[in-house]
Amino acid sequence: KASFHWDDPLLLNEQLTEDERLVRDAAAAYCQERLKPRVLEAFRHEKTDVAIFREMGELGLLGPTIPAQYGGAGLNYVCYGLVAREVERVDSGYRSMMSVQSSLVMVPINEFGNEATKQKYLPKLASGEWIGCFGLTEPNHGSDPGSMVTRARKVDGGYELTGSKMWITNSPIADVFVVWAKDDGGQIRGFVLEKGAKGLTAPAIHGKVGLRASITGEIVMDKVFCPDENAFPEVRGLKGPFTCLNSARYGIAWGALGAAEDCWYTARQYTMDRQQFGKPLAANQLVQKKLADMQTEITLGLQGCLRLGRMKDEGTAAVEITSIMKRNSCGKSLDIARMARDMLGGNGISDEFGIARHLVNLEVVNTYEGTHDIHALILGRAITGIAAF
Ligand code: TGC
Ligand code: FAD
Repeated sequence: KASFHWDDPLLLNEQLTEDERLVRDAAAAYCQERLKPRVLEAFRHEKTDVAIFREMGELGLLGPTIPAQYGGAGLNYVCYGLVAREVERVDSGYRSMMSVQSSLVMVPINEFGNEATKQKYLPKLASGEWIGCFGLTEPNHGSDPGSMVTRARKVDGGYELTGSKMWITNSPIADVFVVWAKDDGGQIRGFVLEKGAKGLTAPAIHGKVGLRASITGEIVMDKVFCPDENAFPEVRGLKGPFTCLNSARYGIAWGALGAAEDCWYTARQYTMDRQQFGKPLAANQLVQKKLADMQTEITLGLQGCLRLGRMKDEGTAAVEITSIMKRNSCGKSLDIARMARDMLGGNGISDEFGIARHLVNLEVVNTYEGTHDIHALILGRAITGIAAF
């Protein structure tokens, strides 16, 4: 009789190659040994430790899919997903730091930058020596980035950028800013700016209740000069930023389930250890049903993520599949975190158990990179042919 593995019912582990397992295990060891001991303080005090970028860089976790010639690890998308899952098992904020650098800064430079731009920025971003951020959202244009008002006016030898971006991960500590703006013809283009450029500031946004280990800020641009060579030469329109989002949203799909797994394992252990009415909480049918519901959603979700990763690696993944997986993982993980929070009773409220932290983090993850409902509308358009945005 085949044996049942409660923590891996569909034997995902066996569907990975030896190399993929090695990458996952190296990431897991770093996350558990080096990140986990720091997260409580970081979250409590809104502290983003820039040393983490260098540590991740040393391990090859920044830009894992970027070719080795530019300092990346040249890994496949399945490996990228497995890394995101391990990082977010500790904290969504740490995964945010990693995925913005990898998918939203290194991917566009690699896909759209000229050779000199790639050589100048990618190796230092891969090592974590430089930190990057990605500016698409504006104060008045979030779900609808096509209506952005940031402008790039053509001037001698380059462009002058004016406008502001809001809710930008890493911006207050960033050295490299990938910013999207409309040119004189009204077309969206991508620009690479550097810290210290005249007219460029990135004030921090404080008081976030979630994702507190990851710093967030604005990008304010007052006639910031961007030389011609730092404007992406070919790509025009939303295809530019959305290409980066396809990669980042895919990483989030894996990552959110990593956070859910941490909530599930914690709730399982807690309810087996804690006694009420003379027996473990886990001896109650209601509790076991909740654990089974968590297991089912995590198992199905991870299998879907692996399938999407394989399709991305084969080049057969339509972008809508990423909407299915990002939306499903975030929504289900949020439900799981809420359920686990309840199962820990009063202790679920304490930050020392980690569940409430995952819960408030996942509220953010469910919102950024396309909200839960915006992904439903992307899918609704694909199903009906009618855009209902
Ligand atoms: P739409 O007409 O759908 O498309 C305009 C052009 O873009 C192309 N396109 C894509 N290309 C590549 N990949 C995709 N996924 C694409 N989706 C669309 C499309 O083919 C078209 O090209 P062309 O050549 O015909 O012009 O544009 P729309 O304005 O109707 O879009 C609506 C909608 C809702 C789909 C879109 O705007 C959307 O996805 N909104 C959500 C915004 C969002 O996700 N923002 C994320 C900001 S970054 C962030 O949150 C980082 S958090 C990071 C962290 O800390 O981890
Ligand atoms: P809105 O677009 O105003 O949406 C508000 C609500 O209305 C949502 O529930 C939404 O689903 C709903 N809604 C909107 N339009 C419709 C519609 N047509 N039909 C039905 N419902 C609709 N952005 C970046 O560019 N770079 C970053 O690095 C980045 N990092 C972030 C980090 C954090 C901590 C946060 C909170 C956000 C970050 N974002 C970033 C921004 C994020 O992508 C946006 O918050 C998100 O896209 C939603 O935009 P909004 O906040 O303007 O909400």
